[in-house]
Amino acid sequence: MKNITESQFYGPNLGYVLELYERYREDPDSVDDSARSFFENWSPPEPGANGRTGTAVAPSDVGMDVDKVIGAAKYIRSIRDFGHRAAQLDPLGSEPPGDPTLSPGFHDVTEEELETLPSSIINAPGTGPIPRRTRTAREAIDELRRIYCKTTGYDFGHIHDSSERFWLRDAVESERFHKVLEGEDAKNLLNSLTRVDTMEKFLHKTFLGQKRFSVEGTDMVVPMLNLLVRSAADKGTPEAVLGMAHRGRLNVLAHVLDKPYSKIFGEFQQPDSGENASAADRSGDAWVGDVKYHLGIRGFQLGADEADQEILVNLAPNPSHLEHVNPVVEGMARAAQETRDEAGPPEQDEEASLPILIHGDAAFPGEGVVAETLNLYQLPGYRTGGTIHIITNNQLGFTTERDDARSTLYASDLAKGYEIPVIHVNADDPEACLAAARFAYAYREEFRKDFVIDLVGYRRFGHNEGDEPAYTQPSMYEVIRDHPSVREVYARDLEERGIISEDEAKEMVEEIRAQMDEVHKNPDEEIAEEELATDEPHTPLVEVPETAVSEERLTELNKALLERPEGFNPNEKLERLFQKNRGELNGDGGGIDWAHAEALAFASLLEDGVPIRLTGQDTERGTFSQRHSVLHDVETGEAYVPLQNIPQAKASFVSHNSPLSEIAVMGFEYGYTLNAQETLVLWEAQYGDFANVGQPMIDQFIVSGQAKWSQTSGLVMLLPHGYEGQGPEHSSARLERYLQLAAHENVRVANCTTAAQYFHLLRAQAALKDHQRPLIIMTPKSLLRHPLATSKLQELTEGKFMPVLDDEAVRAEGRAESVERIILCSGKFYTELVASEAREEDDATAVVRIELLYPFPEEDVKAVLDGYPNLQEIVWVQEEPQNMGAWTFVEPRLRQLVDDKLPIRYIGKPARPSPAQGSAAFHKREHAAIVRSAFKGAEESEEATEREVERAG
Ligand SMILES: Cc1ncc(C[n+]2csc(CCOP(=O)(O)OP(=O)(O)O)c2C)c(N)n1
Repeated sequence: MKNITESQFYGPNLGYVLELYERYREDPDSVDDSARSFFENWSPPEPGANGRTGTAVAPSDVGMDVDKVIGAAKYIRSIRDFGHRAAQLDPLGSEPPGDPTLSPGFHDVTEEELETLPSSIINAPGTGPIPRRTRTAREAIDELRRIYCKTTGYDFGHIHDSSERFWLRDAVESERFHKVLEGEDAKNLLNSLTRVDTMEKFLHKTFLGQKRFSVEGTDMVVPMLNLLVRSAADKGTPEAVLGMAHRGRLNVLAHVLDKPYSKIFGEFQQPDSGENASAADRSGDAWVGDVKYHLGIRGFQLGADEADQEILVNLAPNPSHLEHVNPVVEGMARAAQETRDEAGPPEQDEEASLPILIHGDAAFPGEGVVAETLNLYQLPGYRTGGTIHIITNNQLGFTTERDDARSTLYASDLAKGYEIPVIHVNADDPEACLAAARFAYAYREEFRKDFVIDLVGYRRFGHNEGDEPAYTQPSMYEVIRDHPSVREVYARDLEERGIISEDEAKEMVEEIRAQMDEVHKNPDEEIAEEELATDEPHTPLVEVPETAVSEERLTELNKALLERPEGFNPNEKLERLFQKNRGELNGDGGGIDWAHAEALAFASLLEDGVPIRLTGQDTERGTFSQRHSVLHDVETGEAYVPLQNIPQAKASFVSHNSPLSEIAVMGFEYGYTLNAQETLVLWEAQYGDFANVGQPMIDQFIVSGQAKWSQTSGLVMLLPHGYEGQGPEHSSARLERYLQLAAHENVRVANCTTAAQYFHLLRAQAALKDHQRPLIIMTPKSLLRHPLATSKLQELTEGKFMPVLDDEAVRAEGRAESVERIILCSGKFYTELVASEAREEDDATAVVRIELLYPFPEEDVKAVLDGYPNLQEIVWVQEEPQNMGAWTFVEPRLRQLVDDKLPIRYIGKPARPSPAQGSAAFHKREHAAIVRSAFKGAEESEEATEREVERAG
């Protein structure tokens, strides 16, 4: 906008300036800098001055009644901001809510008075499309009303950025996205709607009573998606990533992703088997597949204008959990936008993918994951250059009506807090719907921000086709019963406009129906037999890959990690610690600690060409101030990331602090892994407990995505875990939950105890990229710096990850023959056991650690046990209560392993509803009691342990 000066306070500009002033008074930030500084020293014209304005305006030149100009300006502003409240958005014809400010009387002006004002009062001086085509304010306002209050509602009043506001206004008032379709273009749209409608009707008739979650009522979503995808293709965008729920999915599969009808019909004929059923047959009950309306698919589309431009359309599979696919799609889209094959941070090209999310009108305001995902859209670690959201708003959530479903007027209102523009559009106005899609695409191109289209339609049937909606919405369904489909509405419109005859429109339907009949009667055998390639279960990480790194390499990498750029002013204390603890790999400094081993694992992987992405709350520094992957110059605050600057790196490294979210960021990283299979992606919980805020992401995607959808992910979850007297939270990462979810080698679950083990585990995860599985690691807190958890350089330069660690002391002293009891344990409690006095007094007990819990390393455990010829019993000791931790998981496996030839006992806390107690003193006494009971010499029975533990309390 041009700068405001006094010289602009002349006749035609006055309305505009006064409007700006009104805005300034309501919210000084809503006008730009020049206007703000002008208004700070300006007083408005006196009301009733009839042409006389305040000191800054030359009164004689204005020549208009200031009251009327102010009234007109306010009226204009009301139409622009609240016109959507009078728009006819509901195809079923319900009255729009309206708004009192949308009448001239409210602003004290009459139509006649508007007739006397020039049309130029509605815009900035010399700008705006409407003044160019109108003469009086009244004509201009009629135009505004036609545009803002018809079948499209422009909901932009919440956008504060002035450049965006002006762009949006100009785009609306110029109507540059609104094309009145003629000839072939109009027929093509009708054809598209005919396909959508005919397919639903065909499925309805042919597969009576089967669920398909028909799109009928919001049919336009299909042509809108095609328009968006083709626009992206025209721009040379190689991939569009789509996320949507069940509603309309079959139609999108057929008509956006070109899934052949024969395949869709074939699945209806075998209702109990999804696409993966054949894989399930091959591997017993392992690969369970999913229902047809959840499956993902990838297909290609051509551009609209550039017919040789191809785009991959990637529809993510989704669970029934509405909206939870959203962050996954964002992660997939981000991964597709980044190149990672060079050192430094990844390079992002926001044109390289287009994310599109389809939402439900009940789910969008209702499910928290929507807000968490929207919050990602401007964050450097998560932005995807703008997602286009379409709410397929059928005005019902199952049987629940709007008033019970949300506290806002519109289903889309959540988006307003994120400054995302919203268009509401009547789904029965096909050309307006396409205009909304063009608008959204152009906005994304211009501002690289999200955009929401609220596609207001209805639902022809019940929630699914077997439901009777008239039980709960009798009057609504009475209207729907007689309401023509959008195909019929548009066909009639084209008939009236003389573009198509009634017979032609009928023929179109007949032709498509005949085509579907033909495919149904003679299915394409080849397609019917085609199977998805699935990665069948195997035994990953039991055959552990070689992961040692030579001393020479590690020394060089370590040196590079400690280099700082010229002129960088590090925090002195931190730098001293770094140099002291990490300076010498082989020094007397006490060994390599956890975070140091992690940095070395990362550096060596980067040298191997493996890109790394590490995110989580405060992950750059690390919850326990252990990592410091990003250093800050104490004078400039500027960041320096050593892993982005080591000269050996052949791939990108990035670490981002995440927003305070679990489910969305976990989903995002899972999605990222799907489209960046070569990358080691790690998500870290602040404390492991908090991961359960993202439980649906774990249940529905991370552990089951492969079984349901053949979707492989190598996501690493770092979950701080360990009982250190901090109370019910901050103690347990709920190890038991991951073990309960483990089956058919769907995940790897580790609870390792040394820095070297962690080093090898991370490297192994990258090495196993052909057999990707999510890796869940219980990571330490106090063990981060515990002498028993640090490792010698040699442990990194030799050997590999050990699923089971034998008792080193017993082995070194050659005392295996005297061992009668083995304590099996996993994780941090090991250090408490071996550091205890009880251990020193007990020569007959060895302490063995299981470092990989899943897949359970049966052979390794057996080999260790076999090394103790005089073994009398096994005890399992853990710090988690009996109903938690690994006990219930390992017990049956151990019993099977020893074939009931040895007694197996549990020693530890009894079952409890809460993972840990609040008193640190109680915690200490209780742990001491468990340790005493674990070694020989203590009274040996479960009751005795219980008594000990109780006495501790
Ligand atoms: C997280 C979650 N909670 C509950 C459900 C059960 N459910 C399935 S569909 C539905 C209503 C969805 O309404 P809306 O978002 O308007 O989408 P529509 O089905 O009307 O297209 C509900 C509650 C679910 N699938 N997911």
